[in-house]
Amino acid sequence: MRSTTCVAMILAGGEGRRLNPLTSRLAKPAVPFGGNYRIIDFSLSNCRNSGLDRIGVLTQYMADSLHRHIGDGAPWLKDGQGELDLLEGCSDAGTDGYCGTADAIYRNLDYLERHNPEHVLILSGDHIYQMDYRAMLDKHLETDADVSVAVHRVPWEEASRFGVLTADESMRVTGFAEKPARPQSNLASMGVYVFRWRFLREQLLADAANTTSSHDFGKDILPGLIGTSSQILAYPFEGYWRDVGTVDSLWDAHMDLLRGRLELERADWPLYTRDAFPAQSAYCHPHSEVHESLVQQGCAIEGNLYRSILSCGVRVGQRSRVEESIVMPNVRIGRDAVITNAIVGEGAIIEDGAVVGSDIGEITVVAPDEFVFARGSSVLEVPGRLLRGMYKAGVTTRTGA
Ligand code: ADQ
Ligand code: ADP
Repeated sequence: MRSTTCVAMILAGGEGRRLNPLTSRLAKPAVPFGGNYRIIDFSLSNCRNSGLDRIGVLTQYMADSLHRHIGDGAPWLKDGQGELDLLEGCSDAGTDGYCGTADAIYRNLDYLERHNPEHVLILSGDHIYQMDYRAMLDKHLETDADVSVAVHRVPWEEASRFGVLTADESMRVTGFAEKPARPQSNLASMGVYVFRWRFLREQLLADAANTTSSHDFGKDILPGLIGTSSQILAYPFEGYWRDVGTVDSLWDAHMDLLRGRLELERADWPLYTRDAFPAQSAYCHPHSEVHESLVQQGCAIEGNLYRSILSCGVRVGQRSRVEESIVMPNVRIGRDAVITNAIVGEGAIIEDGAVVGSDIGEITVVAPDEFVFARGSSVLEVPGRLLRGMYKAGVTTRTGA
């Protein structure tokens, strides 16, 4: 990497409504991933592995869950050198809280002023990818861009979930539409931007004074730069990348892990996390069957697993069957239960004989700390999402009391 100074700002305060109920008590970036990790570990580890050691994490929604995980930031600072700061906005967006991603950065202009870097790298805390930001910074410097936007080709049918770009042969961005109903391209913005700091500052000050703006990079800042004299470059990223903002994409990314499309324990690109669990072995009973599954430490398995990921401290009772499912930390599954195509939230309890999910239709989500009974059958409705194929008569949530 050429010599420059760069501060990374990780946007980690979005509500993650589409991941409900997994985000009922957790910020989306704090949602467990891959058994041992949390989603934000990817962006933080990318920073560390890219040699970035000035990092601000912008939190807002359910900030405590992230603050607990990140703490003093030690796992993501090489040899304890550098600075990882938690920059908390107010929780009630719309009043004093951050209202859009550009507003969130705008409110931390002082922080950036203090560091006075040449460039600012803006990231999301909810993406699964392993990216060397140095290569992007190099390209940004080489092309003398005002802003570089990392882009990734996505399946056409998914393009309307993203900011979609068009670019000419030299990768100059010629169009930008945020979540268009009819996308003109399948080149998606990854929500990873490198800005020349002085340029970013100008844009944010102008945007803050604009009363019609929603103060968002994707909705306002980037579309507003199209057709101006600013140099906006697209930086294609070819590696694995997924925005795990929906239940389906979170489930898909875990299945990618099992299929070997995504590797977490890479010697050349370690994934750092905070060890929340004391090191313990996993126990598999001689009669249990474990196929194409990942079982983390502290699990005790007496039942059968097929293409599933079990996080730390999960128990699966005799004759239970867990298939194509993701089970988050400290879940207790009794005997003779059947769990198919599901994501089971942290700390949930699945009673003996309960049936969760089915092999047809959508991914079923069990909320964190939810208690799933065995009796009867019903359909559970959670905000914005009808969970079909969830057979249970009663759902109670264990509260702290
Ligand atoms: P979305 O992911 O839909 O699209 P958004 O919900 O604004 O964008 O969230 C971006 C990131 O910022 C998330 O990590 C979120 O947690 C965080 N965030 C949101 N509001 C915040 C706030 N007020 N304070 C702190 N953090 C906040 C964006 C781009 C698209 C692009 C996709 C790629 O707008 O153009 O294609 O990311 O996933
Ligand atoms: P699926 O059938 O599981 O949905 P797709 O191949 O359609 O998988 O890809 C879905 C998303 O996952 C795309 O955005 C794609 O970029 C990403 N993806 C899948 N596999 C890979 C891979 N091996 N490398 C990089 N990205 C991948």
